[in-house]
Amino acid sequence: MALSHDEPERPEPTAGPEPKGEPHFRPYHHPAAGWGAAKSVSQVLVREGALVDGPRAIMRMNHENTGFDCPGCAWPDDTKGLHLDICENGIKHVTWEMTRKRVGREFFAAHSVTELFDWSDFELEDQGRLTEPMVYDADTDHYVPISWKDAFAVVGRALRELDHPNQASFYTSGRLGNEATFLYQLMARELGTNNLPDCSNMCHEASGRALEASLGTGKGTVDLKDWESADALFILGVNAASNAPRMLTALAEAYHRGARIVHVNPLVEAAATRTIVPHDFMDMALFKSTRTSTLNLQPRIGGDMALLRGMAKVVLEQARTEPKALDQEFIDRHTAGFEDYRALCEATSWEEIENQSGLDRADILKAARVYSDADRSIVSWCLGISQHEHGVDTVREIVNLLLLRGNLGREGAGPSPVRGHSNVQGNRTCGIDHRPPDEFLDRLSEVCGIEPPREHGLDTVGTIEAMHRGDVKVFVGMGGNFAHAAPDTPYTYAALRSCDLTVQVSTKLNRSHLVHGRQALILPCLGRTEKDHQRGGIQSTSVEDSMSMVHLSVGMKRPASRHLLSEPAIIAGMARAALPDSRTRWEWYVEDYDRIRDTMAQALDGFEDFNRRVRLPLGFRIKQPARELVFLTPSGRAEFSTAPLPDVVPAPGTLALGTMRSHDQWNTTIYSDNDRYRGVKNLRTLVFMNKDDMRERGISEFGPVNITSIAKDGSTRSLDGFLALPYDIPRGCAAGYMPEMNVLCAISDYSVQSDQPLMKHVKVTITSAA
Ligand SMILES: Nc1nc2c(c(=O)[nH]1)N[C@H]1C(S)=C(S)[C@@H](COP(=O)(O)OP(=O)(O)OC[C@H]3O[C@@H](n4cnc5c(=O)[nH]c(N)nc54)[C@H](O)[C@@H]3O)O[C@H]1N2
Ligand SMILES: Nc1nc2c(c(=O)[nH]1)N[C@H]1C(S)=C(S)[C@@H](COP(=O)(O)OP(=O)(O)OC[C@H]3O[C@@H](n4cnc5c(=O)[nH]c(N)nc54)[C@H](O)[C@@H]3O)O[C@H]1N2
Ligand SMILES: [Mo]
Repeated sequence: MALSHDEPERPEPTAGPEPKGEPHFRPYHHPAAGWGAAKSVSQVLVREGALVDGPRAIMRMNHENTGFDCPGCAWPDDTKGLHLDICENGIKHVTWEMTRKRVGREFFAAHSVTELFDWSDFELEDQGRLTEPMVYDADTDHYVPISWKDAFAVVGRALRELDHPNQASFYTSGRLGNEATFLYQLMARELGTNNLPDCSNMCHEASGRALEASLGTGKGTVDLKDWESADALFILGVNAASNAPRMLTALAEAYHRGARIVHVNPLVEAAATRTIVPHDFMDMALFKSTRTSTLNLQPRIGGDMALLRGMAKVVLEQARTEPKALDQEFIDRHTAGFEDYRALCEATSWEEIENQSGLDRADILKAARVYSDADRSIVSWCLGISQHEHGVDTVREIVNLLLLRGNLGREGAGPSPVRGHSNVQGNRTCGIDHRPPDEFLDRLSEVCGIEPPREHGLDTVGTIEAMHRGDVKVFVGMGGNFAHAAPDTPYTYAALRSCDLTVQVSTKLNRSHLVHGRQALILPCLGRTEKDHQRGGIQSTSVEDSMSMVHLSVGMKRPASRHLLSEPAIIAGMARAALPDSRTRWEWYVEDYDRIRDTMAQALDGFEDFNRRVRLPLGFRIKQPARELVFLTPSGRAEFSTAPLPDVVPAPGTLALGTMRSHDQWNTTIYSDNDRYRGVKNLRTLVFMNKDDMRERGISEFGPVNITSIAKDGSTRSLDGFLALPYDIPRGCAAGYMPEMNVLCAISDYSVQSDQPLMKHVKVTITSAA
């Protein structure tokens, strides 16, 4: 294949993906990381032909302002200058971006869209990096090259021809840097729409809304230093060893210094047993595993809120004889609604708590004891908490529990959501919000001289519905893979296909390029590892991690192709074409990102003196008022919530199914069909079930099953050809992988509290298909 980029053609690496063998399952509790990790990394390095560049780049990852930020998860960088603050999955992620494989015009000439549609997600991304802009040619059913100028003209014309700017929707995946994010939302709002759906709508929307309601700011209050001084850590609904591996370092350190760690998860995941801290896995001399758990609790799916209520009930009961169990002074000075919450806990029976949590009172007591014995507690959580109907109530219950003992606004204590994509938190801070607050818009208007629309826009689910109705005609995907990340796959496909124009700004080929509108563009962009040359020299971008630290990321590698543009440049190109009379100096911004940062410093709260502070050794932390015990709530205090416990017990014959990630995938990007820590090889179309639920249904290990979901509106969706595996999971619960299982997630099944699709709680029946 001839390549349209500026590097000399190199032979393709000889080692391909591991040959796919027979499905294999051997559940074992293995220390996270270690030799398996080293093997898994080296396979990816060889496959992507990155044996030389890979290791060199890895040495520059997560280095103070001189390297690039790992484009993987949002776990914060080590504060003490750890030299290899990296992990197996971060390396895989970077290597995936740095592959030597390329998708050029010859590739698209050789394969029609209809043909490519039959390829697997792995095969699509495995073709390598996209190299030049492409436009869909309906006559031949092929993508053909288009110049950047013409591509922008296509976007500009389609946007200008709309009857109303709300007929366009602008999606963001959480990779986009802060500077590009600011320009992107500015473009949408200058056009006149708040239709800014993002991956957060499927991820941590519930966490943001709950923290906003309870504490007045939608973010966690703790940082890594707090993790280092907590006496107790509660880790709920996170598969840290796969999805936030650098958390293992914090957990191992905590365990060493005598902190107690409670894991709450229907599945006992790898991080909940023993671990080898991530940066040690390269150095096998240090091969030594550390315990990372005091207590493992396995609630039923959705049972966390009842567990938390039970723990609060224990603390309140204990306070009758030991007043110190409560921090009454904190409660009196800083909170509102305590008496109502106490009454609610008293009125909630143990029977209900045990039934709804799926846990014994004795186990809940153990967890509560760990909590009340600790002077400083942190509660951390991820999707196992947020992707539920009652995600907001559950996160608020986490805060309720923390407030009882004043675990807020002091060292070593507080709520700590673990975000997903590396800059998903920064996206929201910098304006990706379909429900922007008025104060934000007022300031944007004043600083940027635009009249932003005031009515709320569409989120992810809302956008899909609007496309179906014909109300949204132009879809722009700034990164991500909307077609496969969103729920209800066939419904989402039909929505995208009904658009007049779909535009995907991407680094690699994925399903969203093949499920497209009448007109379609693929606009390839620089990745985070690559040098971003603009008129003002090499540019850096900034990102915000899970703990509100903002720091710079500088690419170091030659771009995959000389035809790639940076994301800010692509946004500016689209904006200029769509807004010919714009007074915003789009090109001027792109010449030097310091100029974007200067505007952001004026427009965004917490970004004062941005250009200077972001260049400090570890960047800077965005002020979190709740951390200073300043609560921007109606009462000016931290607010207890008093939601009733939801009924999460599956109806007879049904199971609660959670969709999740394997160890070898990044959301919709699949690295292999293995899931090492769960003991699975060569299989993704599986469902983990309790062995008694399998026996009751006459299903054997590797037995074929039919999975049917039942939506709130009664409609059903089915998957065939999946195989069942017996797993240590509570009865009535089942689990399997996204995105294959998104077919089962009905578009109508989203939380009324957060508008998030119920990806961790799908009501299903599973029957033997043998
Ligand atoms: N390598 C890698 N890293 C990633 C990602 C990736 O795909 N690959 N994705 C990134 C993104 S965008 C995100 S949002 C995060 C996601 O990180 P996670 O939240 O760890 O993602 P999931 O794999 O969906 O796993 C959720 C966990 O919740 C548990 N769970 C399911 N239901 C419940 C429940 O009702 N209660 C409790 N307590 N637990 C439950 C599951 O058993 C599983 O361990 O990771 C980020 N990091
Ligand atoms: N059933 C179910 N569905 C889920 C979830 C679940 O737990 N269960 N989780 C949800 C969650 S938490 C999330 S965050 C979403 C994820 O949703 P998305 O963020 O939309 O999906 P990703 O798979 O992360 O996107 C991968 C694509 O991003 C592009 N890409 C990679 N790097 C860059 C870059 O630097 N710039 C640009 N422009 N593009 C790039 C590549 O082309 C790649 O194919 O999925 C959601 N969907
Ligand atoms: Mo996410």
